[in-house]
Amino acid sequence: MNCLFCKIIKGEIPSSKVYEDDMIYAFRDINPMAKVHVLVIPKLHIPSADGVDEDNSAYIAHIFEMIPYIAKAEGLDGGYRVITNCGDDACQSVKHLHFHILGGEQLSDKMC
Ligand code: DGP
Repeated sequence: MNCLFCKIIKGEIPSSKVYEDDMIYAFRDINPMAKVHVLVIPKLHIPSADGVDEDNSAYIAHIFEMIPYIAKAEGLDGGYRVITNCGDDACQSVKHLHFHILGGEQLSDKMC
């Protein structure tokens, strides 16, 4: 499978790692949209939020268990935004489920 984020997980493409364990990987977005912009991905290839099911949802639960830990480590004491783009209408550009963590400054009150 020719998946950019699977290659990042395997270390075939370099990335700036923020956190890693046996289920998930977190790294800095190459094109940051805020002072802090981290991507959190499951090590299992799930194409998007639309591919979450009872067989793989433990990965998503674990991502959300670790997001507060990552946010604290990044100093996001004032809050942060968690976003996932799902499918073409949402402009999902990498077809491996990922959650954006954005913060480190006052974010726009517009969701889109
Ligand atoms: P989305 O548009 O929601 O599919 O977000 C994909 C994000 O992935 C986008 O913000 C840029 C980021 N990205 C794309 N290629 C790379 C890469 O090679 N390295 C890193 N660190 N981020 C990437």
